[in-house]
Amino acid sequence: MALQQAQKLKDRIQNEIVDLEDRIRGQKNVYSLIKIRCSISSLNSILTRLKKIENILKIPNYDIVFIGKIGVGKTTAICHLFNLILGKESLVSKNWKTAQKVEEALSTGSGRTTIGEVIIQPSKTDCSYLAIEPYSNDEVKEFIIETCHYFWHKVHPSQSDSVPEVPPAELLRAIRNITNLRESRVERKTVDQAIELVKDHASLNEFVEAILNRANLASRGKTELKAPLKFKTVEEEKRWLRDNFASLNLGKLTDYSLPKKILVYVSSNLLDFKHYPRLKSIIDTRGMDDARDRKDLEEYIRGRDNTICILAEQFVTAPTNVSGLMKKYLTQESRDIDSKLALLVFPRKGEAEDIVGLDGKVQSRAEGIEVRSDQIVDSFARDNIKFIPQNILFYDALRFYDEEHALKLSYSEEDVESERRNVLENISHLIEMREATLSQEVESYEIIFEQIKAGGVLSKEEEDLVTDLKKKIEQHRTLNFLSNFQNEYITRLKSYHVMVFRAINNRFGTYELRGKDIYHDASDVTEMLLKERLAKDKENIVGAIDLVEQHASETSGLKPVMQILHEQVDEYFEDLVIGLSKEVAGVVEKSLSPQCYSNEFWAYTQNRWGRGSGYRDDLLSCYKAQLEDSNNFLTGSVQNAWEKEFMKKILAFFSAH
Ligand SMILES: Nc1nc2c(ncn2[C@@H]2O[C@H](COP(=O)(O)OP(=O)(O)OP(=O)(O)O)[C@@H](O)[C@H]2O)c(=O)[nH]1
Ligand SMILES: [Mg+2]
Repeated sequence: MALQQAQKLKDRIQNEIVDLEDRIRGQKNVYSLIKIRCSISSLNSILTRLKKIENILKIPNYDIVFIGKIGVGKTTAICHLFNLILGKESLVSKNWKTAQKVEEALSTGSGRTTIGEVIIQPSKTDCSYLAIEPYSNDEVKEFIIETCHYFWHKVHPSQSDSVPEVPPAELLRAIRNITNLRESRVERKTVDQAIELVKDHASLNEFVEAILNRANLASRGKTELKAPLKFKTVEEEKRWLRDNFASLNLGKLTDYSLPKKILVYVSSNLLDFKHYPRLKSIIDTRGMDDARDRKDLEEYIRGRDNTICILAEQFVTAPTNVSGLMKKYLTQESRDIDSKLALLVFPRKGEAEDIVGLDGKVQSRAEGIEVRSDQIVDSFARDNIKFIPQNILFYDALRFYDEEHALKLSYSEEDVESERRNVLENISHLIEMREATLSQEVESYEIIFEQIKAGGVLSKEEEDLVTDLKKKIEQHRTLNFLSNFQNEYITRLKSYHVMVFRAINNRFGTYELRGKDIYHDASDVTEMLLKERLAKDKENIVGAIDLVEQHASETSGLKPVMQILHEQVDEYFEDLVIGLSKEVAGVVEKSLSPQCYSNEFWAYTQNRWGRGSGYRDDLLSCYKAQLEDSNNFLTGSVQNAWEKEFMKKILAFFSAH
């Protein structure tokens, strides 16, 4: 319906534009025609927006992407929501009754469990199976070296000038399995084979060599994992999935390398996607180490229209851990992101009941959730985050289970089912709401279109208002922008642990295994910098436009035109900032190219390791020198882009195209 409505409106607008253009043809210099010119511009803006709306409304199904800090409970929530759980008979000793213990089909734990991104999608056969997208051998090799430094330092602390960071547990665990360097208990003492092996080698290089041989990366080329026989029961299929997922996640299978992504192809016996027609896949992203943005998250949140992003956070901390991401993406200028983003809060046992409201401790769980929800909305408002308050959801996957994960006696399967259905309905409701909002937007454009069409001529006062507005906007042509990108960027690079920084340099700027990408950092730093420094000029322009809108008459059609112009300025601003940030990232990449050893810069940064103290500072000054161009580029191009991509486009609004 909305789609047809949008298409019809587009046709009508196109015809109107042709008519209006005919009316002003050959009269370019007549100033009083400014109203028609602005109307044409507004209609063109609406047309572009309608095309975008059409594209979103045509999206048949969505990827549901779970994003959140390590260990918040993403995998647990996914498994319970989509019924990827197994029941195990077990004896509960208290009342000597057998009770079903539940267990998630995908590995969960107390944080640092899921090794990489997990994508759950329909199986292409009638059986469930698994596949991995592994890291490249070079990438794994780099991490093995990083791990070797860590082991070596434990035995020879005096030999290195910096303390290696403990590698992330989920990766370290997998590398221990891949290289068969496990910890075992011998006579009540833990024996770490990695440490034993360090002691057997005379130098770090020899140790690294030995570990790489043990990993035998060349023989780990398999990517698909299927069960040898057809499953007899659904439980058997789930068990196979649980065990083999766990093995891949732990790096325990000899023919498989370290997974960057684990692809879980579920048969309709386990999860029938036909019951979820708007769902294409479920994505469990790798837990966030810190509040820093990552390239993969940017792609899901801003890069694609066909994702619903569920930012997961625990009840007590919400929204602290995800508010950094929200601040970056849910700006007041952003469009179509708020409608695809929800906050899923996990109240664990008793947390919601324990909250303090206006009259002291709340009376019930529902009241606690309401109080927390209000607090979250307030914090978004404080941070100027454009968030839809209705998009806060609450879910405690283990609410009805006891410590042993057995269903509590006072609850039934129906309680579990109704809770999960409720959340799932709310998630699919997000898609409906997104489409409903767009449909309302189409309707509002219909009204605006009619107003513009019916609008009479401008009064003398209105003409003056528009002339003044143009002048006011023109005053913002020159920015006096001096870039401090170089320093900000160096500060960002400085925040990396020295061992990670070493690996980043060895990988010419990106270290996927640890989710690091200095080129993405460059765009992130630039984006923050530009938003902060240019916001004021943009706000002044928007303020001046709003003022004209307020003073315009109800009948002339100037009001809706100003409304559209305001939207346009926001959009141009967002595009300008994002575009420039990407350009700067490109310039940084170019300044550091070619990304290979023949480049003196990389040869130096890679060889500098192990040659005396001051490694990081030395490298950072090399970066600083190399980034001179990027800094100058930004200083030079901001003014240029501001004029071309922003001012010129705004001013073009007042003249015929
Ligand atoms: N009570 C309660 N505990 C939960 C809930 N969700 C998760 N947990 C517990 O929190 C821990 C972490 O859960 P996971 O699902 O493994 O967390 P994750 O976000 O997938 O973690 P990573 O994969 O390491 O990023 C586990 O011990 C879960 O049992 C919940 O809704 N309620
Ligand atoms: Mg997980």
